[in-house]
Amino acid sequence: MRVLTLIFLRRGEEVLLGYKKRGFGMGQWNGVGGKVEEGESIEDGARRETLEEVGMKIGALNRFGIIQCDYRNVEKPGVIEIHLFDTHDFSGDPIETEEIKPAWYEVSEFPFDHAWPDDRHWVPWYLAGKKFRGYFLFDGYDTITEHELREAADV
Ligand code: 8OG
Repeated sequence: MRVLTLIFLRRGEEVLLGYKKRGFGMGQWNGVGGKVEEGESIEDGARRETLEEVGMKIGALNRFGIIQCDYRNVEKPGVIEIHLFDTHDFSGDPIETEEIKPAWYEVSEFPFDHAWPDDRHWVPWYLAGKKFRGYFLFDGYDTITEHELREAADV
């Protein structure tokens, strides 16, 4: 299964989101992250993507969830597994890159209308301090037809 990372950099009640200027998820806000490469640990993949996408070096990472997104009726159907992390351990400011325009959002103003549709389901669990596993069945990239979310201590 393809493994990806998604990282929320936190500054108090703010979260760093990136507006995706190109590629998969274009036109939406999301945490930073991307595909884990062969021979790379998941955490190292998270660190590399954060540096590539917004120019920031991060320290300790906290994994709070694992979700599987099962895309049907798309050009390349299949399941991806996304490991969800947050961190308060970084310094400096994000920079804009070719792929991402970064911005700090108040968590209470998370832009669900311009984000992946699964975020509405699990971001509130994250903000409530829960650890969880989830499964989302997509019809196209915009519609979720089934989902499951359960608390999981072992993520
Ligand atoms: O390398 P690339 O930019 O294509 O990685 C995609 C990023 O988008 C990666 O951080 C994982 C994230 N992502 C998906 N699908 C979904 C999804 O359905 N929901 C959310 N919230 N993030 C997703 O690839």
